[in-house]
Amino acid sequence: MIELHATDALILVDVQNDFLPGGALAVPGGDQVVPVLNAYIERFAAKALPVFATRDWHPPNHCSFRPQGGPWPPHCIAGTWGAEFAPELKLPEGVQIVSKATEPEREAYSGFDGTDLKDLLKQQGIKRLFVGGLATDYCVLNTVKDALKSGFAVFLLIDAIRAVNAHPGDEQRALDEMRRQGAHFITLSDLA
Ligand code: VGL
Ligand code: ZN
Repeated sequence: MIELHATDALILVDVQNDFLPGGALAVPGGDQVVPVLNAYIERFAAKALPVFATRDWHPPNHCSFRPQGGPWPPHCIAGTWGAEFAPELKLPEGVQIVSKATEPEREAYSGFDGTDLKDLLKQQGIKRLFVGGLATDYCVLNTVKDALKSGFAVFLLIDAIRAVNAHPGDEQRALDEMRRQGAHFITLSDLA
């Protein structure tokens, strides 16, 4: 069992309409992470622990979009419905929102890339990150890798992540890499 401490934070990665069924870059089963993340949110809120929500927040001409030569359909354009957090996600009062990939010429899969996330976490004395959301093989993977590089302990919420799997095996490779780099895999039932 894992007991939550004052130095723990929950990181919700890109739980946005465009990554859910019906969205522009729907992740298979992406909607299924929402109720599970809500349960994690309740556990953190009950102890008044910080919750961060990252969001893909692209300009309309972002380099990752196919019309610009990128690999993805246009998605999560800042200020549009697709970029909004899933309406069923019960973000707690005081949630700290981190917008990323906001520059036209720069891709940023990690919530740490080009943001002040690391500074915010350090300022708040956070040592352990509990990470879930979308997508396992892109933004979750890169956020977890950067978190570990920055010296945080990482607990990956394996019941609250889903993969794009653009290439078969991407999900498994991402999980293997996160484990190899030192992430701990947990589910809701591991929380005391
Ligand atoms: C993501 C593809 C493109 C993600 C963002 O949030 O995992 N994937 N942009
Ligand atoms: Zn994106």
